[in-house]
Amino acid sequence: MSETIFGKIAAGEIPADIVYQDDEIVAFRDLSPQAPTHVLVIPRKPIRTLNDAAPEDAELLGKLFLAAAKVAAHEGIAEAGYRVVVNCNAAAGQTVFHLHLHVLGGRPLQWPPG
Ligand code: DGP
Repeated sequence: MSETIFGKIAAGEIPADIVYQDDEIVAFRDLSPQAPTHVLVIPRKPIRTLNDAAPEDAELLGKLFLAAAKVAAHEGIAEAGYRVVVNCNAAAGQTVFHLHLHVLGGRPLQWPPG
């Protein structure tokens, strides 16, 4: 469970600014925020990338999105609007190989992204 930095955060082995957690999910502020609100939502289960999610993870994936919406509401960005991003593998810029949703908001966000 602790093979990446996010696994260690989920296990409580290293600190993070946690904004939400339950028995399956942890959400914490990104160390290098790209927007006024930048929260990472991760499963406690160590899935490396979205490509590695299996059919039995379908309910967990749904819960991750529901947690992202909960975080956005709690952060006060739900009505104005926010973005949920999953970077998958190198070309998308994934650097931590523990599946995570980026929840970004608090400023206008460009579309399409770079
Ligand atoms: P990605 O590029 O999609 O793999 O995003 C990884 C994000 O994780 C990146 O925005 C920076 C963030 N990050 C990396 N190491 C740490 C850490 O130790 N703590 C926290 N809170 N965020 C981290």
